[in-house]
Amino acid sequence: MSSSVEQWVDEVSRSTHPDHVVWCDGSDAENDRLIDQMVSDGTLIRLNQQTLPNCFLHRSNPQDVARTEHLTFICSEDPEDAGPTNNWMSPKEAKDKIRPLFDNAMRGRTMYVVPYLMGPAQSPYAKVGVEITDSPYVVANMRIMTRMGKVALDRIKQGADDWVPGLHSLGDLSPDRRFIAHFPEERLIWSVGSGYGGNALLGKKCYALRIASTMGRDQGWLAEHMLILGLESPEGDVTYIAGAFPSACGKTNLAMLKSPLEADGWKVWTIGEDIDWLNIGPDGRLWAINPESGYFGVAPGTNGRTNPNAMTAVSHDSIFTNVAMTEDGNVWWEGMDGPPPAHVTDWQGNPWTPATGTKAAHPNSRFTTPATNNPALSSHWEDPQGVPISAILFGGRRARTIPLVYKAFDWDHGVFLGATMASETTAAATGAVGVVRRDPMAMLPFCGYNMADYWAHWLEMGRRATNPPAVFQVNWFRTDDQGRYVWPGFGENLRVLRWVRDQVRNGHGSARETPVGLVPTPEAIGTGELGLSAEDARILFDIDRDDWLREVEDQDAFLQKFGKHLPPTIRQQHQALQRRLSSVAVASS
Ligand code: OXD
Ligand code: MN
Repeated sequence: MSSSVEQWVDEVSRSTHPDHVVWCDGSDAENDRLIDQMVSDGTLIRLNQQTLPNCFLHRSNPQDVARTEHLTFICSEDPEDAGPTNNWMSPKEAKDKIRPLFDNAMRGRTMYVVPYLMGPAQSPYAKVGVEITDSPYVVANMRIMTRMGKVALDRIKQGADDWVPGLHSLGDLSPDRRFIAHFPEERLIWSVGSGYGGNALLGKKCYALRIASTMGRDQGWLAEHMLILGLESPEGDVTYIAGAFPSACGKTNLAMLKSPLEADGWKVWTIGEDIDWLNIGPDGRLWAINPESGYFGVAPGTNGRTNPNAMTAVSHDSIFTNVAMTEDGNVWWEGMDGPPPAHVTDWQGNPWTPATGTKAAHPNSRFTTPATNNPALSSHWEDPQGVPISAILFGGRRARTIPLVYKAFDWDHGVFLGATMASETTAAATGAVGVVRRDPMAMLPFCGYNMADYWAHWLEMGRRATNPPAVFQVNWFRTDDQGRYVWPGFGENLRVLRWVRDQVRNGHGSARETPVGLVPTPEAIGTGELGLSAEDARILFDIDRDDWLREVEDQDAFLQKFGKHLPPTIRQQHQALQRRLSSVAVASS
Protein backbone atom coordinates (compact mmCIF):
# COMPACT_ATOMS: atom_id res chain seq x y z
CA MET A 1 0.00 0.00 0.00
CA SER A 2 1.21 3.42 -0.81
CA SER A 3 1.90 5.56 2.24
CA SER A 4 0.20 8.58 0.62
CA VAL A 5 -3.05 6.62 0.30
CA GLU A 6 -2.69 5.34 3.86
CA GLN A 7 -2.13 8.83 5.17
CA TRP A 8 -5.25 10.11 3.47
CA VAL A 9 -7.32 7.16 4.70
CA ASP A 10 -6.10 7.79 8.28
CA GLU A 11 -6.91 11.45 8.03
CA VAL A 12 -10.43 10.75 6.72
CA SER A 13 -11.16 8.09 9.31
CA ARG A 14 -10.11 10.45 12.12
CA SER A 15 -12.90 12.83 11.10
CA THR A 16 -15.60 10.44 9.82
CA HIS A 17 -15.15 7.89 12.67
CA PRO A 18 -16.18 4.67 10.93
CA ASP A 19 -16.66 1.53 13.04
CA HIS A 20 -14.51 -0.44 10.60
CA VAL A 21 -12.16 0.29 7.71
CA VAL A 22 -12.08 -2.21 4.85
CA TRP A 23 -9.55 -2.03 2.01
CA CYS A 24 -11.28 -3.48 -1.04
CA ASP A 25 -9.36 -5.92 -3.22
CA GLY A 26 -12.06 -6.38 -5.87
CA SER A 27 -12.09 -10.19 -5.42
CA ASP A 28 -15.12 -12.43 -5.95
CA ALA A 29 -15.01 -13.50 -2.30
CA GLU A 30 -15.15 -9.90 -1.12
CA ASN A 31 -18.03 -9.13 -3.48
CA ASP A 32 -19.96 -12.21 -2.30
CA ARG A 33 -19.54 -11.11 1.31
CA LEU A 34 -20.78 -7.60 0.54
CA ILE A 35 -23.74 -8.86 -1.45
CA ASP A 36 -24.78 -11.28 1.33
CA GLN A 37 -24.55 -8.50 3.88
CA MET A 38 -26.65 -6.16 1.68
CA VAL A 39 -29.26 -8.85 1.07
CA SER A 40 -29.56 -9.49 4.78
CA ASP A 41 -29.94 -5.80 5.68
CA GLY A 42 -32.38 -5.12 2.81
CA THR A 43 -30.08 -2.88 0.74
CA LEU A 44 -30.37 -5.45 -2.06
CA ILE A 45 -33.10 -7.88 -3.04
CA ARG A 46 -31.97 -11.15 -4.57
CA LEU A 47 -33.83 -11.56 -7.86
CA ASN A 48 -34.96 -14.86 -9.39
CA GLN A 49 -31.67 -16.76 -9.59
CA GLN A 50 -32.93 -19.17 -12.25
CA THR A 51 -33.81 -16.48 -14.78
CA LEU A 52 -31.48 -13.72 -13.54
CA PRO A 53 -28.46 -15.46 -12.00
CA ASN A 54 -26.40 -13.24 -9.74
CA CYS A 55 -28.74 -10.27 -10.27
CA PHE A 56 -29.96 -7.95 -7.51
CA LEU A 57 -32.37 -5.07 -7.09
CA HIS A 58 -31.70 -1.93 -5.10
CA ARG A 59 -34.41 0.58 -4.18
CA SER A 60 -32.94 3.96 -3.45
CA ASN A 61 -34.25 6.67 -1.21
CA PRO A 62 -37.06 8.23 -3.30
CA GLN A 63 -35.36 11.63 -3.02
CA ASP A 64 -32.14 10.27 -4.47
CA VAL A 65 -32.85 8.99 -7.97
CA ALA A 66 -30.83 11.13 -10.41
CA ARG A 67 -27.89 13.50 -10.70
CA THR A 68 -28.51 16.77 -8.90
CA GLU A 69 -26.86 19.37 -11.08
CA HIS A 70 -27.83 22.31 -8.86
CA LEU A 71 -25.87 20.68 -6.00
CA THR A 72 -22.79 19.97 -8.14
CA PHE A 73 -19.93 22.47 -7.85
CA ILE A 74 -16.63 23.27 -9.49
CA CYS A 75 -14.48 24.74 -6.73
CA SER A 76 -11.66 26.52 -8.56
CA GLU A 77 -9.83 29.46 -6.98
CA ASP A 78 -11.05 31.81 -9.71
CA PRO A 79 -14.77 31.72 -10.63
CA GLU A 80 -13.78 32.44 -14.24
CA ASP A 81 -12.14 29.01 -14.35
CA ALA A 82 -15.50 27.38 -13.61
CA GLY A 83 -17.21 29.64 -16.16
CA PRO A 84 -20.84 30.65 -16.56
CA THR A 85 -22.23 27.13 -17.06
CA ASN A 86 -20.97 25.60 -13.81
CA ASN A 87 -21.99 26.21 -10.22
CA TRP A 88 -18.98 27.68 -8.46
CA MET A 89 -17.84 27.88 -4.86
CA SER A 90 -14.38 28.90 -3.67
CA PRO A 91 -12.39 25.91 -2.36
CA LYS A 92 -12.33 27.46 1.13
CA GLU A 93 -16.06 28.14 1.25
CA ALA A 94 -16.80 24.65 -0.10
CA LYS A 95 -14.57 22.97 2.46
CA ASP A 96 -15.94 25.05 5.33
CA LYS A 97 -19.48 24.19 4.30
CA ILE A 98 -19.01 20.52 3.47
CA ARG A 99 -16.44 19.39 6.04
CA PRO A 100 -18.96 19.37 8.92
CA LEU A 101 -21.18 17.02 6.89
CA PHE A 102 -18.36 14.46 6.91
CA ASP A 103 -17.63 14.86 10.63
CA ASN A 104 -18.74 11.63 12.33
CA ALA A 105 -20.68 10.71 9.18
CA MET A 106 -19.41 7.11 9.27
CA ARG A 107 -20.12 6.32 12.94
CA GLY A 108 -21.90 2.97 13.03
CA ARG A 109 -20.84 2.35 9.42
CA THR A 110 -17.98 0.66 7.63
CA MET A 111 -15.62 2.77 5.60
CA TYR A 112 -14.58 1.11 2.35
CA VAL A 113 -11.37 2.13 0.61
CA VAL A 114 -11.79 1.47 -3.10
CA PRO A 115 -8.68 1.81 -5.29
CA TYR A 116 -9.68 1.78 -8.95
CA LEU A 117 -8.27 2.19 -12.41
CA MET A 118 -9.98 4.12 -15.18
CA GLY A 119 -8.87 2.57 -18.47
CA PRO A 120 -7.45 -0.79 -19.58
CA ALA A 121 -4.82 -2.18 -17.20
CA GLN A 122 -2.05 -2.09 -19.82
CA SER A 123 -2.93 1.34 -21.22
CA PRO A 124 -0.52 4.25 -20.83
CA TYR A 125 -3.63 6.47 -20.81
CA ALA A 126 -5.30 4.73 -17.82
CA LYS A 127 -5.49 6.69 -14.57
CA VAL A 128 -5.90 5.79 -10.90
CA GLY A 129 -8.39 6.93 -8.32
CA VAL A 130 -9.15 5.97 -4.75
CA GLU A 131 -12.71 6.34 -3.47
CA ILE A 132 -13.53 6.25 0.22
CA THR A 133 -17.21 5.46 0.71
CA ASP A 134 -19.58 4.27 3.43
CA SER A 135 -21.93 2.66 0.89
CA PRO A 136 -21.49 -1.05 0.10
CA TYR A 137 -23.88 -0.50 -2.87
CA VAL A 138 -21.34 1.98 -4.26
CA VAL A 139 -18.56 -0.57 -3.79
CA ALA A 140 -20.51 -3.27 -5.65
CA ASN A 141 -21.25 -0.86 -8.51
CA MET A 142 -17.65 0.43 -8.64
CA ARG A 143 -16.52 -3.18 -9.02
CA ILE A 144 -18.57 -3.43 -12.21
CA MET A 145 -17.84 0.04 -13.58
CA THR A 146 -14.07 0.19 -12.93
CA ARG A 147 -11.05 -2.10 -12.62
CA MET A 148 -10.99 -2.18 -8.85
CA GLY A 149 -8.55 -3.34 -6.19
CA LYS A 150 -5.04 -4.69 -6.62
CA VAL A 151 -4.60 -3.59 -10.24
CA ALA A 152 -5.02 0.02 -9.13
CA LEU A 153 -2.92 -0.22 -5.97
CA ASP A 154 -0.16 -1.81 -8.03
CA ARG A 155 -0.05 1.30 -10.23
CA ILE A 156 0.27 3.51 -7.17
CA LYS A 157 3.04 1.27 -5.81
CA GLN A 158 4.77 1.52 -9.17
CA GLY A 159 4.89 5.29 -8.70
CA ALA A 160 1.63 6.69 -10.12
CA ASP A 161 1.50 9.67 -7.77
CA ASP A 162 -1.29 11.45 -9.68
CA TRP A 163 -4.03 9.27 -8.18
CA VAL A 164 -7.24 11.19 -7.52
CA PRO A 165 -8.78 10.98 -4.04
CA GLY A 166 -12.58 10.93 -3.89
CA LEU A 167 -14.38 11.07 -0.56
CA HIS A 168 -17.99 9.91 -0.48
CA SER A 169 -20.52 9.50 2.30
CA LEU A 170 -24.22 8.86 2.09
CA GLY A 171 -24.60 11.36 4.91
CA ASP A 172 -28.31 11.46 5.75
CA LEU A 173 -29.35 11.40 2.04
CA SER A 174 -31.14 14.70 2.40
CA PRO A 175 -30.91 16.99 -0.66
CA ASP A 176 -30.55 19.83 1.89
CA ARG A 177 -27.21 18.41 2.94
CA ARG A 178 -26.02 17.14 -0.43
CA PHE A 179 -22.97 18.43 -2.27
CA ILE A 180 -20.95 17.02 -5.15
CA ALA A 181 -17.85 19.18 -5.07
CA HIS A 182 -14.83 19.09 -7.38
CA PHE A 183 -11.52 20.77 -6.64
CA PRO A 184 -9.81 20.75 -10.04
CA GLU A 185 -6.60 22.45 -8.87
CA GLU A 186 -6.10 19.85 -6.12
CA ARG A 187 -7.65 17.06 -8.21
CA LEU A 188 -9.93 16.13 -5.35
CA ILE A 189 -13.62 15.10 -5.16
CA TRP A 190 -15.98 15.37 -2.19
CA SER A 191 -19.50 13.96 -2.48
CA VAL A 192 -21.98 13.75 0.36
CA GLY A 193 -25.69 13.12 0.73
CA SER A 194 -26.42 10.91 -2.27
CA GLY A 195 -25.97 7.25 -3.21
CA TYR A 196 -27.07 7.78 -6.84
CA GLY A 197 -24.64 6.53 -9.53
CA GLY A 198 -23.65 9.81 -11.15
CA ASN A 199 -23.24 11.46 -7.73
CA ALA A 200 -21.64 8.59 -5.85
CA LEU A 201 -19.65 6.34 -8.23
CA LEU A 202 -16.86 8.89 -8.23
CA GLY A 203 -14.86 7.27 -11.02
CA LYS A 204 -17.58 8.08 -13.52
CA LYS A 205 -18.81 11.66 -13.95
CA CYS A 206 -16.73 13.24 -11.16
CA TYR A 207 -13.35 11.81 -12.15
CA ALA A 208 -13.56 10.50 -15.73
CA LEU A 209 -15.30 13.67 -16.96
CA ARG A 210 -15.04 16.68 -14.61
CA ILE A 211 -11.56 16.17 -13.14
CA ALA A 212 -10.23 14.37 -16.24
CA SER A 213 -11.37 17.20 -18.51
CA THR A 214 -9.12 19.57 -16.56
CA MET A 215 -6.25 17.06 -16.70
CA GLY A 216 -6.83 16.83 -20.46
CA ARG A 217 -6.68 20.62 -20.79
CA ASP A 218 -3.35 20.70 -18.93
CA GLN A 219 -1.87 17.60 -20.60
CA GLY A 220 -3.17 17.87 -24.19
CA TRP A 221 -5.98 15.34 -24.37
CA LEU A 222 -9.79 15.25 -24.15
CA ALA A 223 -12.18 13.58 -21.68
CA GLU A 224 -15.57 13.32 -23.35
CA HIS A 225 -19.16 12.22 -22.69
CA MET A 226 -19.06 9.90 -25.70
CA LEU A 227 -19.78 6.37 -26.78
CA ILE A 228 -17.20 4.60 -28.94
CA LEU A 229 -18.20 2.00 -31.53
CA GLY A 230 -16.62 0.14 -34.41
CA LEU A 231 -18.66 -0.20 -37.62
CA GLU A 232 -17.66 -3.29 -39.59
CA SER A 233 -18.46 -3.18 -43.32
CA PRO A 234 -19.09 -6.06 -45.72
CA GLU A 235 -15.48 -5.57 -46.91
CA GLY A 236 -14.33 -6.36 -43.36
CA ASP A 237 -12.89 -2.92 -42.52
CA VAL A 238 -13.85 -1.34 -39.18
CA THR A 239 -14.49 2.41 -38.86
CA TYR A 240 -14.34 3.75 -35.30
CA ILE A 241 -16.90 6.39 -34.45
CA ALA A 242 -17.32 8.36 -31.21
CA GLY A 243 -20.63 10.01 -30.30
CA ALA A 244 -21.51 12.69 -27.74
CA PHE A 245 -25.17 12.68 -26.72
CA PRO A 246 -26.67 14.13 -23.54
CA SER A 247 -27.72 11.75 -20.78
CA ALA A 248 -30.59 9.39 -21.62
CA CYS A 249 -30.53 10.22 -25.36
CA GLY A 250 -29.57 6.75 -26.60
CA LYS A 251 -25.77 6.47 -26.31
CA THR A 252 -26.03 3.00 -24.80
CA ASN A 253 -28.48 1.84 -27.49
CA LEU A 254 -26.31 3.18 -30.32
CA ALA A 255 -23.10 1.76 -28.87
CA MET A 256 -24.68 -1.70 -28.55
CA LEU A 257 -26.66 -1.53 -31.79
CA LYS A 258 -27.67 -4.85 -33.32
CA SER A 259 -27.43 -4.43 -37.05
CA PRO A 260 -30.55 -5.08 -39.14
CA LEU A 261 -28.14 -5.52 -42.07
CA GLU A 262 -25.96 -8.16 -40.42
CA ALA A 263 -26.70 -10.61 -43.24
CA ASP A 264 -25.17 -8.09 -45.65
CA GLY A 265 -22.02 -7.86 -43.52
CA TRP A 266 -22.74 -4.65 -41.52
CA LYS A 267 -22.05 -5.03 -37.80
CA VAL A 268 -21.50 -2.75 -34.82
CA TRP A 269 -18.96 -3.49 -32.07
CA THR A 270 -19.00 -1.68 -28.73
CA ILE A 271 -15.89 -0.11 -27.23
CA GLY A 272 -17.70 2.13 -24.74
CA GLU A 273 -21.13 3.61 -24.11
CA ASP A 274 -20.68 6.71 -21.96
CA ILE A 275 -17.13 8.05 -21.62
CA ASP A 276 -14.23 8.43 -24.01
CA TRP A 277 -10.67 9.67 -23.40
CA LEU A 278 -9.09 10.90 -26.62
CA ASN A 279 -5.34 11.21 -27.12
CA ILE A 280 -3.38 12.24 -30.21
CA GLY A 281 -1.53 9.23 -31.61
CA PRO A 282 1.82 9.25 -33.42
CA ASP A 283 -0.13 9.16 -36.72
CA GLY A 284 -1.86 12.47 -35.91
CA ARG A 285 -5.23 10.77 -35.38
CA LEU A 286 -7.33 10.83 -32.21
CA TRP A 287 -7.18 7.50 -30.39
CA ALA A 288 -9.93 6.61 -27.92
CA ILE A 289 -10.01 4.51 -24.79
CA ASN A 290 -13.09 3.73 -22.71
CA PRO A 291 -12.04 4.39 -19.11
CA GLU A 292 -14.93 2.30 -17.75
CA SER A 293 -15.44 -1.45 -17.57
CA GLY A 294 -19.22 -1.59 -17.21
CA TYR A 295 -22.43 0.10 -18.30
CA PHE A 296 -24.74 2.14 -16.07
CA GLY A 297 -27.68 2.32 -18.46
CA VAL A 298 -31.24 3.65 -18.35
CA ALA A 299 -33.68 0.73 -18.02
CA PRO A 300 -37.06 2.13 -19.23
CA GLY A 301 -37.46 1.76 -22.98
CA THR A 302 -34.81 -0.97 -23.16
CA ASN A 303 -36.26 -4.02 -24.91
CA GLY A 304 -35.60 -6.65 -27.56
CA ARG A 305 -36.11 -4.14 -30.36
CA THR A 306 -34.39 -1.04 -28.97
CA ASN A 307 -31.38 -2.83 -27.50
CA PRO A 308 -31.38 -6.64 -27.70
CA ASN A 309 -27.69 -6.78 -26.70
CA ALA A 310 -28.48 -4.91 -23.47
CA MET A 311 -31.33 -7.32 -22.72
CA THR A 312 -28.84 -10.20 -23.02
CA ALA A 313 -26.20 -8.34 -21.00
CA VAL A 314 -28.48 -7.64 -18.03
CA SER A 315 -29.73 -11.23 -17.78
CA HIS A 316 -26.92 -12.14 -15.36
CA ASP A 317 -24.40 -10.60 -12.92
CA SER A 318 -26.14 -7.21 -12.93
CA ILE A 319 -27.48 -4.75 -10.38
CA PHE A 320 -30.80 -3.03 -11.04
CA THR A 321 -31.74 0.20 -9.31
CA ASN A 322 -35.32 1.47 -8.96
CA VAL A 323 -36.91 -0.88 -11.51
CA ALA A 324 -40.13 -2.78 -10.74
CA MET A 325 -40.13 -6.43 -9.62
CA THR A 326 -42.59 -9.07 -10.79
CA GLU A 327 -44.21 -11.64 -8.51
CA ASP A 328 -41.70 -14.28 -9.61
CA GLY A 329 -38.66 -12.12 -8.82
CA ASN A 330 -37.99 -10.83 -12.32
CA VAL A 331 -37.54 -7.20 -13.30
CA TRP A 332 -39.90 -4.99 -15.23
CA TRP A 333 -39.91 -1.42 -16.52
CA GLU A 334 -42.02 0.68 -18.83
CA GLY A 335 -41.20 -0.10 -22.44
CA MET A 336 -40.06 -3.68 -21.83
CA ASP A 337 -41.25 -6.30 -24.37
CA GLY A 338 -44.82 -7.55 -24.13
CA PRO A 339 -47.82 -6.23 -22.24
CA PRO A 340 -47.36 -4.91 -18.68
CA PRO A 341 -47.70 -7.64 -16.04
CA ALA A 342 -50.95 -7.67 -14.06
CA HIS A 343 -49.15 -7.05 -10.74
CA VAL A 344 -45.67 -5.88 -9.87
CA THR A 345 -43.96 -4.21 -6.93
CA ASP A 346 -43.04 -0.71 -8.02
CA TRP A 347 -39.66 0.99 -7.59
CA GLN A 348 -40.67 2.22 -4.14
CA GLY A 349 -41.80 -1.22 -2.96
CA ASN A 350 -45.54 -0.62 -3.35
CA PRO A 351 -48.03 -2.93 -5.08
CA TRP A 352 -48.70 -1.72 -8.64
CA THR A 353 -51.08 -2.69 -11.45
CA PRO A 354 -51.49 -1.13 -14.90
CA ALA A 355 -54.47 0.75 -13.43
CA THR A 356 -52.38 2.44 -10.72
CA GLY A 357 -51.62 5.38 -12.98
CA THR A 358 -47.99 5.90 -11.90
CA LYS A 359 -44.74 4.59 -13.34
CA ALA A 360 -43.82 1.16 -12.00
CA ALA A 361 -40.12 1.78 -12.66
CA HIS A 362 -38.58 5.19 -12.01
CA PRO A 363 -37.98 6.95 -15.38
CA ASN A 364 -34.28 7.10 -14.46
CA SER A 365 -34.09 3.54 -13.17
CA ARG A 366 -30.82 1.86 -14.15
CA PHE A 367 -28.93 -1.35 -14.73
CA THR A 368 -25.27 -1.79 -13.90
CA THR A 369 -23.73 -4.54 -16.00
CA PRO A 370 -20.15 -5.58 -16.84
CA ALA A 371 -18.94 -4.73 -20.37
CA THR A 372 -17.97 -8.37 -20.78
CA ASN A 373 -21.69 -9.31 -20.64
CA ASN A 374 -22.24 -7.47 -23.95
CA PRO A 375 -22.46 -9.87 -26.91
CA ALA A 376 -21.32 -7.03 -29.21
CA LEU A 377 -18.20 -6.15 -27.18
CA SER A 378 -15.30 -5.34 -29.53
CA SER A 379 -12.21 -7.52 -29.23
CA HIS A 380 -10.31 -4.18 -29.26
CA TRP A 381 -12.09 -2.64 -26.28
CA GLU A 382 -9.04 -2.98 -24.07
CA ASP A 383 -6.35 -2.18 -26.63
CA PRO A 384 -3.80 -0.18 -24.63
CA GLN A 385 -3.40 2.54 -27.26
CA GLY A 386 -7.17 2.70 -27.88
CA VAL A 387 -8.87 2.72 -31.28
CA PRO A 388 -8.41 5.38 -34.02
CA ILE A 389 -11.47 7.61 -34.35
CA SER A 390 -12.56 8.54 -37.92
CA ALA A 391 -15.79 10.36 -37.05
CA ILE A 392 -17.33 12.19 -34.13
CA LEU A 393 -21.12 12.50 -33.87
CA PHE A 394 -22.84 15.21 -31.85
CA GLY A 395 -26.45 14.33 -31.16
CA GLY A 396 -29.31 15.89 -29.29
CA ARG A 397 -33.02 15.37 -28.85
CA ARG A 398 -34.66 17.97 -31.08
CA ALA A 399 -38.24 17.85 -32.37
CA ARG A 400 -37.45 20.45 -35.07
CA THR A 401 -34.65 22.24 -36.91
CA ILE A 402 -31.81 19.68 -36.82
CA PRO A 403 -31.90 17.16 -39.70
CA LEU A 404 -31.33 13.42 -39.23
CA VAL A 405 -27.63 13.86 -39.98
CA TYR A 406 -25.28 16.38 -41.54
CA LYS A 407 -21.55 16.72 -41.87
CA ALA A 408 -19.42 19.67 -40.80
CA PHE A 409 -17.28 21.34 -43.46
CA ASP A 410 -14.09 20.93 -41.41
CA TRP A 411 -12.77 20.57 -37.82
CA ASP A 412 -13.41 24.18 -36.75
CA HIS A 413 -16.96 24.01 -38.08
CA GLY A 414 -17.34 20.68 -36.27
CA VAL A 415 -16.21 22.21 -32.97
CA PHE A 416 -18.79 24.96 -33.55
CA LEU A 417 -21.51 22.30 -34.06
CA GLY A 418 -20.51 20.71 -30.77
CA ALA A 419 -20.29 24.06 -28.97
CA THR A 420 -23.80 25.07 -30.01
CA MET A 421 -25.60 21.74 -29.79
CA ALA A 422 -28.82 21.66 -27.79
CA SER A 423 -31.16 18.99 -26.51
CA GLU A 424 -34.43 18.53 -24.66
CA THR A 425 -33.75 17.64 -21.01
CA THR A 426 -34.37 14.09 -19.70
CA ALA A 427 -34.94 12.31 -16.39
CA ALA A 428 -31.21 11.61 -15.91
CA ALA A 429 -30.99 14.80 -13.87
CA THR A 430 -33.55 16.25 -11.49
CA GLY A 431 -35.59 19.19 -12.88
CA ALA A 432 -38.02 19.78 -15.75
CA VAL A 433 -38.00 17.23 -18.58
CA GLY A 434 -38.36 18.23 -22.26
CA VAL A 435 -36.94 21.76 -22.08
CA VAL A 436 -34.48 22.63 -24.88
CA ARG A 437 -31.14 23.67 -23.42
CA ARG A 438 -27.73 24.24 -24.96
CA ASP A 439 -25.55 21.29 -23.98
CA PRO A 440 -22.17 21.77 -25.65
CA MET A 441 -20.55 18.47 -26.64
CA ALA A 442 -23.09 16.90 -24.19
CA MET A 443 -20.70 18.16 -21.49
CA LEU A 444 -22.82 20.90 -19.91
CA PRO A 445 -23.08 19.02 -16.58
CA PHE A 446 -19.62 17.46 -16.88
CA CYS A 447 -17.04 20.00 -18.03
CA GLY A 448 -14.70 20.73 -15.10
CA TYR A 449 -13.64 24.17 -16.32
CA ASN A 450 -14.77 27.19 -18.32
CA MET A 451 -16.75 25.87 -21.29
CA ALA A 452 -15.32 28.49 -23.65
CA ASP A 453 -11.75 27.55 -22.65
CA TYR A 454 -12.78 23.96 -23.33
CA TRP A 455 -13.80 24.94 -26.89
CA ALA A 456 -10.43 26.64 -27.30
CA HIS A 457 -8.82 23.36 -26.20
CA TRP A 458 -10.89 21.43 -28.79
CA LEU A 459 -9.78 23.86 -31.51
CA GLU A 460 -6.18 23.47 -30.40
CA MET A 461 -6.48 19.65 -30.44
CA GLY A 462 -7.57 19.93 -34.09
CA ARG A 463 -4.46 21.98 -34.89
CA ARG A 464 -2.17 19.47 -33.17
CA ALA A 465 -3.85 16.37 -34.60
CA THR A 466 -2.76 16.35 -38.23
CA ASN A 467 -5.54 13.93 -39.12
CA PRO A 468 -8.55 14.76 -36.92
CA PRO A 469 -11.87 12.95 -37.31
CA ALA A 470 -14.70 14.28 -39.47
CA VAL A 471 -17.57 15.73 -37.43
CA PHE A 472 -21.29 15.13 -37.86
CA GLN A 473 -24.45 16.21 -36.10
CA VAL A 474 -27.30 13.69 -35.77
CA ASN A 475 -30.88 13.89 -34.50
CA TRP A 476 -32.98 10.75 -34.19
CA PHE A 477 -35.86 12.68 -32.60
CA ARG A 478 -37.36 14.84 -35.35
CA THR A 479 -41.18 14.83 -35.23
CA ASP A 480 -43.94 15.71 -37.68
CA ASP A 481 -46.79 18.14 -36.98
CA GLN A 482 -48.62 15.43 -35.05
CA GLY A 483 -45.63 14.92 -32.77
CA ARG A 484 -44.83 11.48 -34.24
CA TYR A 485 -41.14 10.50 -34.49
CA VAL A 486 -40.39 10.35 -38.19
CA TRP A 487 -37.20 8.29 -37.99
CA PRO A 488 -37.55 4.69 -36.70
CA GLY A 489 -34.20 4.97 -34.86
CA PHE A 490 -32.52 2.18 -32.85
CA GLY A 491 -31.21 -0.55 -35.20
CA GLU A 492 -32.00 1.56 -38.27
CA ASN A 493 -29.47 4.15 -37.05
CA LEU A 494 -27.03 1.79 -38.72
CA ARG A 495 -28.03 3.45 -42.01
CA VAL A 496 -26.74 6.76 -40.70
CA LEU A 497 -23.50 5.15 -39.50
CA ARG A 498 -23.11 3.60 -42.96
CA TRP A 499 -23.38 7.06 -44.59
CA VAL A 500 -20.91 8.46 -42.06
CA ARG A 501 -18.43 5.71 -42.97
CA ASP A 502 -18.92 6.42 -46.66
CA GLN A 503 -18.23 10.11 -46.07
CA VAL A 504 -15.04 9.54 -44.12
CA ARG A 505 -13.70 6.87 -46.47
CA ASN A 506 -14.93 8.01 -49.87
CA GLY A 507 -15.36 11.78 -49.61
CA HIS A 508 -18.29 13.96 -50.38
CA GLY A 509 -20.55 11.81 -52.60
CA SER A 510 -24.26 11.24 -51.97
CA ALA A 511 -24.66 14.57 -50.15
CA ARG A 512 -25.89 18.03 -50.92
CA GLU A 513 -24.28 21.16 -49.60
CA THR A 514 -26.55 23.35 -47.47
CA PRO A 515 -25.81 26.47 -45.40
CA VAL A 516 -25.53 24.29 -42.27
CA GLY A 517 -23.38 21.48 -43.68
CA LEU A 518 -23.51 18.45 -45.96
CA VAL A 519 -26.85 16.63 -45.84
CA PRO A 520 -27.29 13.12 -47.30
CA THR A 521 -29.63 12.34 -50.15
CA PRO A 522 -32.60 10.23 -48.98
CA GLU A 523 -31.34 7.43 -51.27
CA ALA A 524 -27.98 7.37 -49.52
CA ILE A 525 -29.76 6.64 -46.23
CA GLY A 526 -32.32 4.31 -47.82
CA THR A 527 -35.53 5.95 -46.64
CA GLY A 528 -37.39 4.23 -49.51
CA GLU A 529 -36.19 0.76 -48.43
CA LEU A 530 -37.43 1.59 -44.93
CA GLY A 531 -40.89 2.40 -46.29
CA LEU A 532 -40.74 6.08 -45.30
CA SER A 533 -42.86 8.42 -47.43
CA ALA A 534 -41.45 11.27 -49.50
CA GLU A 535 -42.93 13.66 -46.93
CA ASP A 536 -41.13 11.83 -44.10
CA ALA A 537 -37.88 12.09 -46.06
CA ARG A 538 -38.49 15.79 -46.62
CA ILE A 539 -38.94 16.37 -42.87
CA LEU A 540 -35.81 14.37 -42.03
CA PHE A 541 -33.49 16.30 -44.34
CA ASP A 542 -35.19 19.68 -44.41
CA ILE A 543 -33.22 22.80 -43.51
CA ASP A 544 -35.98 25.27 -42.62
CA ARG A 545 -34.57 28.77 -42.97
CA ASP A 546 -36.89 30.36 -40.37
CA ASP A 547 -36.16 27.66 -37.81
CA TRP A 548 -32.45 28.07 -38.47
CA LEU A 549 -32.55 31.85 -38.18
CA ARG A 550 -34.18 31.40 -34.76
CA GLU A 551 -31.52 28.83 -33.91
CA VAL A 552 -28.74 31.25 -34.83
CA GLU A 553 -30.28 33.94 -32.64
CA ASP A 554 -30.55 31.56 -29.71
CA GLN A 555 -26.95 30.42 -30.26
CA ASP A 556 -25.88 34.04 -30.18
CA ALA A 557 -27.50 34.64 -26.78
CA PHE A 558 -25.74 31.53 -25.48
CA LEU A 559 -22.32 32.42 -26.91
CA GLN A 560 -22.50 35.91 -25.43
CA LYS A 561 -22.47 34.44 -21.93
CA PHE A 562 -18.81 33.55 -22.34
CA GLY A 563 -17.57 37.11 -22.85
CA LYS A 564 -13.87 37.42 -23.46
CA HIS A 565 -13.31 33.66 -23.05
CA LEU A 566 -15.20 32.92 -26.30
CA PRO A 567 -12.63 31.80 -28.91
CA PRO A 568 -12.72 34.13 -31.97
CA THR A 569 -12.98 31.03 -34.20
CA ILE A 570 -16.33 30.11 -32.61
CA ARG A 571 -17.61 33.66 -33.12
CA GLN A 572 -16.40 33.57 -36.76
CA GLN A 573 -18.12 30.22 -37.34
CA HIS A 574 -21.34 31.66 -35.98
CA GLN A 575 -21.09 34.70 -38.25
CA ALA A 576 -20.31 32.48 -41.25
CA LEU A 577 -23.42 30.37 -40.57
CA GLN A 578 -25.50 33.52 -40.34
CA ARG A 579 -24.05 34.75 -43.68
CA ARG A 580 -24.70 31.43 -45.42
CA LEU A 581 -28.31 31.40 -44.16
CA SER A 582 -28.95 34.97 -45.26
CA SER A 583 -27.57 34.35 -48.74
CA VAL A 584 -30.16 31.55 -49.02
CA ALA A 585 -32.77 34.12 -48.01
CA VAL A 586 -31.62 36.46 -50.79
CA ALA A 587 -31.52 33.66 -53.35
CA SER A 588 -35.06 32.52 -52.54
CA SER A 589 -36.66 35.96 -52.29
C1 OXD B 1 -25.17 8.84 -17.00
C2 OXD B 1 -25.60 10.23 -17.19
O1 OXD B 1 -25.56 8.20 -16.00
O2 OXD B 1 -25.12 10.83 -18.16
O3 OXD B 1 -24.39 8.34 -17.82
O4 OXD B 1 -26.41 10.75 -16.40
MN1 MN C 1 -23.72 9.74 -19.29
